[in-house]
Amino acid sequence: MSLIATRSNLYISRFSSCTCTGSMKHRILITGGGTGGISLAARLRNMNGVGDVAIVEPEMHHYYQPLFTLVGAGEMRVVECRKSTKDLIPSGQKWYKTRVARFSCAENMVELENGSKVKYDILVVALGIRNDWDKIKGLKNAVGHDFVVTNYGVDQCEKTWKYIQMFKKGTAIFTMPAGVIKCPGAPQKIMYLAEDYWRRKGCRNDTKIKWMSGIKAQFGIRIYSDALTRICDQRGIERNYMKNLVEIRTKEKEAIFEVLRDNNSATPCLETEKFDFLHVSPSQCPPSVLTTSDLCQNGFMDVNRNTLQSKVYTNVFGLGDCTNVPTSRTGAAVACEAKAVAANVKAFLTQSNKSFPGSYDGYASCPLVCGKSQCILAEFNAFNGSPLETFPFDQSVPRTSMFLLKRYGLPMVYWNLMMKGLWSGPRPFRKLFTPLRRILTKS
Ligand code: FAD
Ligand code: UQ1
Repeated sequence: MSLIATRSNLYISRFSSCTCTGSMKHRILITGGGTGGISLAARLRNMNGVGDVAIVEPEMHHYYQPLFTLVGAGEMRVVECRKSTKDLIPSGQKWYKTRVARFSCAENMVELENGSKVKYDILVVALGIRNDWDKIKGLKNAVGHDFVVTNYGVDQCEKTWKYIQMFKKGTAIFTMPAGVIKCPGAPQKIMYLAEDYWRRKGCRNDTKIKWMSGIKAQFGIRIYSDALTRICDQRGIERNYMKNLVEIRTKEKEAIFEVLRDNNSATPCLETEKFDFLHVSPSQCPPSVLTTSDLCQNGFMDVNRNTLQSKVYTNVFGLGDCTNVPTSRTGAAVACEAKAVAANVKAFLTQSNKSFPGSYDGYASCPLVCGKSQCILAEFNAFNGSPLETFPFDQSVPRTSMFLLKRYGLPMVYWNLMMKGLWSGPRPFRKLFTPLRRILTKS
């Protein structure tokens, strides 16, 4: 992992004095002020000697997206998940309230939607992933109306709750797409919460619930997948795999699925399912400004999975959901990635020909809410698929304590630590609990 440039045409003014914000040149330019962008900006503010930092982010509000699941289940309102972006941008850092319109990395420059050009010494790309509404025929017009809902969207998740309450009987379908999505547990969390609600309201007996998934198992990590499979079977949820939603026919109340082969290619076979309630998890992809740039490979930003350095430009790093790091797209992963990127950006600016100190190890976590106040806290190494649990008990068992952590603890960690550059994941707690875990698992 060397700092030596792989592109000879690249000259970085590493030791130039820090530029002022008015000159539209910055030592470090962060594109995207979401989970990754803000947590990195805050870390850089906390470090000495990295120089000036600017952020490009168009949205006035920042949302803690993991709570959208609970908004969809009526536990809270969406406004309770948000803060003003201006309150999160670290003091002294320039905020460009617009979008990146073009990456011109060969010239160390990005063009903004307002026409201005901003130069940088180091660029960090943290643009996230967005819903690809057009991938499923009919979805764009259907979503948010007539019992077709999704938790994937600030302006959508409250409608999920509206229709969960209105639904009284019939077939309820919950889908999971074949490709990459944010928090791959979220599509089924809302299913368990809806099932729980309908049972408590007395309409469960008149309801058939179908899980229609584009992947092979209930979850990507074996122990959690087995636990969730048991939950589905206990609650009478029909499980279907390798079925990928491709079309919604609103008038006919039909959802069309392609049947996938083991290698994920589609068979010519299409299946039609009638529905009365449909929760869709749309396919997702990085914004087109990134996918059409030379930073991408197969639709995602091409980076080294440990250092997060671009494979194309040495002074560019990727962070969060938009990269091709083979991890689970979660805020939990982003917390660890941000620590690695901050260390490597600093090393890039201050050292020459030294190896990068920061390395992302594949940690990811997904609190799998599986009932009104029950949660399995999945924690794992996404690079090798093994569990990597923090607490000294079996986390594949649903627990109220883990639900309380999800509902109250993690939002506090997010706003008060992660957004201030002070949270790099639960590793210190895992280490602390290790002796206890050994004792408890022996007995
Ligand atoms: P984001 O936080 O999405 O930020 C990307 C930013 O880029 C946005 O602010 C956007 O406005 C900006 N942007 C986009 N285009 C441009 C442009 N052209 N120019 C400039 N800026 C641009 N994670 C967990 O850890 N646990 C969970 O339980 C969990 N549950 C989830 C449930 C749901 C329903 C959802 C939607 C997500 C969930 N997540 C969860 C995932 C988590 O929120 C994301 O993984 C995390 O926010 C990714 O951070 P990011 O910085 O990569 O992207
Ligand atoms: C986490 O670190 C994190 O970031 C703040 C999340 O929110 C985005 C999470 O959902 C989870 C589960 C973690 C992991 C933290 C602990 C305490 C296990």
